[in-house]
Amino acid sequence: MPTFNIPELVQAARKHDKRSLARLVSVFEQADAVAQRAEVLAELQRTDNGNRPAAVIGLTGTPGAGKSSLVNSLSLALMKRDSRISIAVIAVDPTSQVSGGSILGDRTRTRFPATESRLYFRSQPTSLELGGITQNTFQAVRLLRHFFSLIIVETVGIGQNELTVGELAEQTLLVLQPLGGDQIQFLKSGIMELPDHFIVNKCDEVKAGRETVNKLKAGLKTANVVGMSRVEKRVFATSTISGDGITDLAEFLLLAANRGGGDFVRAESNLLRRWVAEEYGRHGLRLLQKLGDDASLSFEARQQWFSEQLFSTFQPGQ
Ligand SMILES: Nc1nc2c(ncn2[C@@H]2O[C@H](COP(=O)(O)OP(=O)(O)OP(=O)(O)O)[C@@H](O)[C@H]2O)c(=O)[nH]1
Ligand SMILES: [Mg+2]
Repeated sequence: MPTFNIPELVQAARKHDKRSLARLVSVFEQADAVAQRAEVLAELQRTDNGNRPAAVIGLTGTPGAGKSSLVNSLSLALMKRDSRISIAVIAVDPTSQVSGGSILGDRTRTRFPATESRLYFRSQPTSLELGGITQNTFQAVRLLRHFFSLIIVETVGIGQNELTVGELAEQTLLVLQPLGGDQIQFLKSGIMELPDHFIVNKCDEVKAGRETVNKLKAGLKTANVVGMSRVEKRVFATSTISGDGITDLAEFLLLAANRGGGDFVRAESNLLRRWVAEEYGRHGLRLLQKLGDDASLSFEARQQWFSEQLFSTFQPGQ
């Protein structure tokens, strides 16, 4: 990795300079750039302007449900509504590796004016075994939360495994499209518990849309569930074509952005657990549980600490 002037990059990134942001994100996406990450984090702390970190919202759902179209409509609505808002979108895109194309291309329908500095877009290839998000998604959020007021993470998924985006997001919204009669049954099969709120998109298909919304609301009432953020679940009905429901949802996101994000302690613990599972499997996870996890350390320090602990358990004579 070439050497950068990190204070300069951080300063430019605070002004949403896209090249500087991209360089910093790559420092966070590169597993071995440990020292540079530490330097960036220290610089962020040194130049902290007292702003709350970004609220992180997970937008997840089946392929083609309209997540990218929603990101597009919502970002435009939010920027119109609030001149101070700034938004980073991380799209975890399962097909970007295959197509090799830019996520800003035609396929995704996410189109922003290139000169809009309040908006930053990053696409990441997925790793399917981790259910949508990757360690890089955590790392990118860990950085970008210092520069924006709202982060939207778009991931594909619907099952329990795929809702891992909840591990780093303050709130997770599940995007559905109007369902047919028997498909509605599957709503009962456990997915209602995980997301904080639901979006039924494509409600320009009026009848099917209304039916899905009603069934979903009825199901939530019966199950009496609350989301990961422990608040009552809402059901938003939207259409990116007619624009219906976009203002409501944008308003909801604006409230979240104004509240801001919390600290990143829980997300970093989740990241550590993922890393341990990936590197050392079940044995590693058991050891981690036994040893505990010191939340006051940085993720990298915890990684190193864990590797040392693991190594010492393999010492001969023990
Ligand atoms: N009728 C209707 N079609 C929509 C709506 N929103 C999106 N679409 C269409 O649905 C298709 C998929 O939209 P995307 O926004 O790419 O969906 P996505 O969920 O991001 O898809 P992946 O990223 O591939 O999982 C496109 O053809 C859109 O034009 C809507 O509100 N109504
Ligand atoms: Mg998409």
